[in-house]
Amino acid sequence: MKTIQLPKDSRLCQRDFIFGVATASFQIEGSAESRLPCIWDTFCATPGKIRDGSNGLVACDHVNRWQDDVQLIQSLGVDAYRLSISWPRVMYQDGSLNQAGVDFYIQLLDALKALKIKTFVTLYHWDLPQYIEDQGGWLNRQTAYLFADYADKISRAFAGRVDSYATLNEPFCSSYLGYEAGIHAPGKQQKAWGRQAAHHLLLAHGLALKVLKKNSPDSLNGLVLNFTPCYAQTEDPADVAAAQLADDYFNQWYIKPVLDGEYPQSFALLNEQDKPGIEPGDLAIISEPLDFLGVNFYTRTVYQACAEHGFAPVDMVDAPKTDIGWEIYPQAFTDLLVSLHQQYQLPPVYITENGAAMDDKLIGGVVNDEDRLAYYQAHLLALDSAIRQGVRVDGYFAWSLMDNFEWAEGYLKRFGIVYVDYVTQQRTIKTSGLAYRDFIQSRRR
Ligand code: IFM
Repeated sequence: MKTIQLPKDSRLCQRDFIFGVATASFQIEGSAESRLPCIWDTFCATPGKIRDGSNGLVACDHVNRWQDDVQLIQSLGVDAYRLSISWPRVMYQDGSLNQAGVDFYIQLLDALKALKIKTFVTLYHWDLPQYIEDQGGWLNRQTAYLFADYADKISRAFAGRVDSYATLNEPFCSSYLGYEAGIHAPGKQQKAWGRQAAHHLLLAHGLALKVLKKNSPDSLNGLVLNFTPCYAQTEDPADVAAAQLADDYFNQWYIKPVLDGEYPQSFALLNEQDKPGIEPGDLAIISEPLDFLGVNFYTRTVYQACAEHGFAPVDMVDAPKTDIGWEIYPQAFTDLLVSLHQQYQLPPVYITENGAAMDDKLIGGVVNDEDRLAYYQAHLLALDSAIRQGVRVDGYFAWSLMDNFEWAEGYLKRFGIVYVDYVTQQRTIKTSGLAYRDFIQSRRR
């Protein structure tokens, strides 16, 4: 199979449905010398944290190759490009803007606009300036206010150039992986820290969203959350309860305060010392209405009851998996969207990330990634099914435009629909990328 095929009457085949590709600053930019250090520079420099010992100093060298990359994006025929702004590239420690960094993004945004490619900008995709981490990072309430100030200054500098702003990408990862599990930067490991960081991130989101709505009222302003739906291993009520608890902890924790103005009920189950400090009025700030919700989906997790932790993940040994070990289970994509729709008053949804790491090989100038193509085919059908069940979804972004720095996995895992040779920096559109391009183009006939 070399093509993506959807029923002709699918919403995804309509021309006003937005198809795009996504990246993030630290994962592709490189040129670390022209910005301040961030927590991921420090984490990468700590032995044992990144699987291949690599870092983001060069990455895909995008800061130097951005013009070629814009041409590459154009050649895919996409409607939109989702990128993130590196906070340490555009701001100095004294809170003033770094004009050279700002100008880098302005020329990029202008080039995209000239090609009629919509710009979906995320303000925080995990690269916290190190000086802020040195003052406590997301454990310090003040960081939320620094973020709102950054959102204010950068949205004024970008005036009129951005079609959509997302405040944060995946606050679950920044808080849980970074401050509770310790497997992402800054590598801190304590339950109370994870909960506190999550609250401050959500507060930062709410404060910044209000600013964005004021400074950029014509943009779609919202938030990007990742969801890993939780399934019970059996119908045993203990397993069902375990999956529900896990869902609260990993998924609902981030959406419910934003859409309903309250944490999930299982908040009450936290030990007193793990409960985050919450000030009066915080939840009203956090639940500032969204113009859109970005949903990132990759996989599901299956849980069983566990006396010690309440829930324990089950390794689905025989299930099909991607190269990063994540189960391929497209039905969870449909289930997720339908259940969010049933549970919440959703704003319009954009799928801001979906994709797969595969063990790609560049042979004779070709990357025949039919496994990734099959993943996209199955997930677009799953999305179509959710839309037919009443979920309003207005766009879809493939993660990622190109192979890049995959966080704790370094450069070992490739998520791109474009292959990157990290020695020559040559880009090669994979079979999945060609199929994505052809599908997008087929809608225009
Ligand atoms: O590469 C990441 C991205 O930065 C955030 N969402 C998940 C992707 C794959 O792990």
